[in-house]
Amino acid sequence: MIRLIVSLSALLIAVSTPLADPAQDYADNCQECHGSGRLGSIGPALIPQTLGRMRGPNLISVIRDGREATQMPAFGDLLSDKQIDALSAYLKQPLDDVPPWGTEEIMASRELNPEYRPADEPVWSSDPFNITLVVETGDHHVSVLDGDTFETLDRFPTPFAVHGGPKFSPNGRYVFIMSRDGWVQKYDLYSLQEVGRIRAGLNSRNIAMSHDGNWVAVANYLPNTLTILSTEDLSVAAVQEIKGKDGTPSRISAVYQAPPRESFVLALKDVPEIWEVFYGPNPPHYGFAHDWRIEGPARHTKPFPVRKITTPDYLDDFFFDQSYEYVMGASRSGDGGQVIDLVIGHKIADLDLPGMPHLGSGITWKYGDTTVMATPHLKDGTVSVIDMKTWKTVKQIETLGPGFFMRSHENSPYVWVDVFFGPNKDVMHVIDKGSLEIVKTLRPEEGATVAHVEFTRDGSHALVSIWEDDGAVIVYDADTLKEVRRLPMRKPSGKYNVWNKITFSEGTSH
Ligand code: DHE
Repeated sequence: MIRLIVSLSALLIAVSTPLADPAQDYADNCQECHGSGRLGSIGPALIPQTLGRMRGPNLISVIRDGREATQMPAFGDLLSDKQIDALSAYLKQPLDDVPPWGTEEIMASRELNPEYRPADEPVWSSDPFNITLVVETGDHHVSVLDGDTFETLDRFPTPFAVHGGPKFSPNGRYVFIMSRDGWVQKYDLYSLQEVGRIRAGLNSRNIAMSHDGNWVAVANYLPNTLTILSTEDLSVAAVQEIKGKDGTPSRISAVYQAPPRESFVLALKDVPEIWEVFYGPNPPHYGFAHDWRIEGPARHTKPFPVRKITTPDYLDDFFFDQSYEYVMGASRSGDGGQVIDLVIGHKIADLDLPGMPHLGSGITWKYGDTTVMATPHLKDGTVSVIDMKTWKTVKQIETLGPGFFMRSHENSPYVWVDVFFGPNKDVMHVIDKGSLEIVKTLRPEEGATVAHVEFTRDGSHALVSIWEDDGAVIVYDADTLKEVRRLPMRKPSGKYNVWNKITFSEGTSH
């Protein structure tokens, strides 16, 4: 009887409280900043692909309390708990329909900076090849540092949530930066001004710059496309739908440039295939079966011949040898890997790579009479070192937890690797390249996430992020391993030195 009364009163309360209408609540409260269709505007897109990557407080508390140090206000006084719950559930639903995002829509999104004036020469007197960028994810900015004095030359706003390494033009003057919402921003380091930006996809993965500096390829998750932009004016050269040979639509795991092959190489995430998109004047004639052309709009009638290679397993993450003939791929199950020879288009070896290696941040160095490649694992505290002649594991180095990023430099005897996850996220290991032993474990700030390293052009200094809101970039002497400077920054993530990037230093990811 008592249970019946309780149930009846619950029913009465439910009937007397108006039903939450999240679509209407979105239109009334969120759309102005987050765009119609939840696709983003001055605020980020509110779709599962973007929300899934956001760290920090959960969605309900962000809607209720707002987000500190951003323009996101609190809605706790305007919306009831029930409305906020329903709104949060609504935002986590995939879009019913992905709107078309082809050449026309992409071009319509392009914003060229009317105030941009290209300088004839740099407006600063630093070494142009030692300029180092720091991506500050705390408030979505990039700091431009002089790599000798560590003075900040500029600090400019980026699109929301930059991911992956920014890509420099071959002479180091321009940099292209991508956000998870698919924006590609072009910035002129000589003039210290943004040139413009364009939304190449609705949710994107990473970008690659062709070695001749003419094209930027954008790997998209949403829609399932590859966009190729002209670096000159950010206009669209081609948009190609990504479908496997059997017609299955697919996201792109990542795209990279392969300079000696004059191609972009991409792996499909939902189909076991690698694609090679040739941008050079003379694509090789391998007689491959699946070769066709992406025709760009009238302004760029250039064709981009495409070659498709079926692989024995999916490639979620991959890495090239220095000749760009071999692709090392990590398997989706996280318990192994494969080597694909791009010339013959076949797997030639298996890799012993358990623990989900993060090949995207792998690096190489000379080791005895061979070259080794090393990669941290995302699922266990190990760094795998692989001989690139035999493809055998030389050593698995035990670390204090799973790491994300590795870096070294031709002039340094050491490799630096972070511990990104777990109770030891505040340490950075330094490994000797010869003995493959950890020679020092740095703990610069107890309890803070310490991650990602970049070297100066000459390898004399290593820059390490204290990856926190009130964070810093710590400059270490790369030989003595002593701290020499601490530069306050807002949640600094990746750091990128012009010289190391444009020369494809073996100590850095490409
Ligand atoms: Fe990244 C690079 C994939 C999560 C920060 N990350 C890359 C690259 C790939 C990749 C393929 C190389 C692209 C390039 O630079 O052109 N990242 C993935 C994932 O699959 C993963 C695990 C899940 C996801 O899809 O989000 C992932 N990455 C993260 C993060 O959570 C990080 C730590 C914070 C963030 O910004 O989202 C993060 N990834 C980075 C950074 C780089 C990167 C800073 C560039 C490193 C470099 O030195 O070049």
